[in-house]
Amino acid sequence: MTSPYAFTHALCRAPAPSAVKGIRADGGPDPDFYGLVAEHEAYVATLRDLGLAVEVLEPLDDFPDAFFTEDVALTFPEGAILLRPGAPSRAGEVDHIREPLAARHSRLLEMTGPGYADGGDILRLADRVIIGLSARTDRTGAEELAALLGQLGYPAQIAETPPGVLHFKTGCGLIDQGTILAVPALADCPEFAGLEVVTTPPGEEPAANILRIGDTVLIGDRWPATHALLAARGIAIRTLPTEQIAHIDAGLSCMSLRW
Ligand code: CIR
Repeated sequence: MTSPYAFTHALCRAPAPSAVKGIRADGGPDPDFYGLVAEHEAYVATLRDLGLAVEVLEPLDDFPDAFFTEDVALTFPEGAILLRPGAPSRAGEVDHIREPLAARHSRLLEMTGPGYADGGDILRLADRVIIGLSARTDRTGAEELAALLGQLGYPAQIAETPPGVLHFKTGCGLIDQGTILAVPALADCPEFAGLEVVTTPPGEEPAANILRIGDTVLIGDRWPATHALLAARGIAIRTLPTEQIAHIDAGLSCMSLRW
């Protein structure tokens, strides 16, 4: 078993002014650009404080959602995989991450299609990787991705993302190697069999997109009941502002590629 959160590196991208026009499912108001920048900067600073070597790529104004680098690739110590994001406006982001990843990974695999997969749908566990089917990740894409993961030595399973949840990891994240924090709709996910599933307290479903880095769990700062729940389990947490990125359906895992 290898640790799914013993990261040493992260690759981020600064938000461009166009980020305020990022995709959102509910058609809600734009986020504040300076608020997005502040949230991104706090996130990068926290990853650095936790010991990661973080590189921040230039903003891409032609791609409002490009600072969610998690969705365009998967990164592992053994290599990286370029994905095929399922939202048409995000497809071109892949061409802008190819060279940065080729420079940092000796092995670079790439999905060729015709299917799609977003990194937000991929949950790495200690012994396998779960690929969630969603509005962004289809079965054809998930099957191609599972084969590529196999080439890097990672077994993969395909799961269902509940309706109304953007990405699989919008609804869950790792507390530790044997424990998942999940929204109630994912509590009975068959692929979580054998793991302990802790559900988000009522009204705190957006807290589920936690990000464990080493011994610390990053979590949004607006979820006190979930903070208490993790603290009671002896988990070290760092709280981060996510109010502006939440306007465009994002959470903490979205803003980096990690390996
Ligand atoms: C999108 O809809 O693609 C962006 N506005 C949000 C992406 C969030 N990414 C993630 O959950 N991994």
